[in-house]
Amino acid sequence: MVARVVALFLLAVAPRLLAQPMPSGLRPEPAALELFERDWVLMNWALKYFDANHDILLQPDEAATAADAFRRLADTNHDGRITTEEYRAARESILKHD
Ligand SMILES: [Ca+2]
Ligand SMILES: [Ca+2]
Repeated sequence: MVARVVALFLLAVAPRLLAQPMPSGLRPEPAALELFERDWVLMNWALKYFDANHDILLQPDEAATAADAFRRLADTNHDGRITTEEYRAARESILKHD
């Protein structure tokens, strides 16, 4: 029950994080790390492909790279925004294939 509520919360909040405009400059993106900390499916996926130094932790720069990759994966209509549906579809695809 609690897990279901958390999952619904994640589905409601995570796309909003992704919808934020990209910050300019070289500053690591805090929202990127937050995205993966909130969703274990994305965290596992990010660690599998973007844990560049293999410490099984996602550093902010690794999270930013992973978030960019996730945006490209999820934004199927290329409008620069991830809708709830796009987020859910990308998450499902990751769950099935990874
Ligand atoms: Ca790492
Ligand atoms: Ca889109």
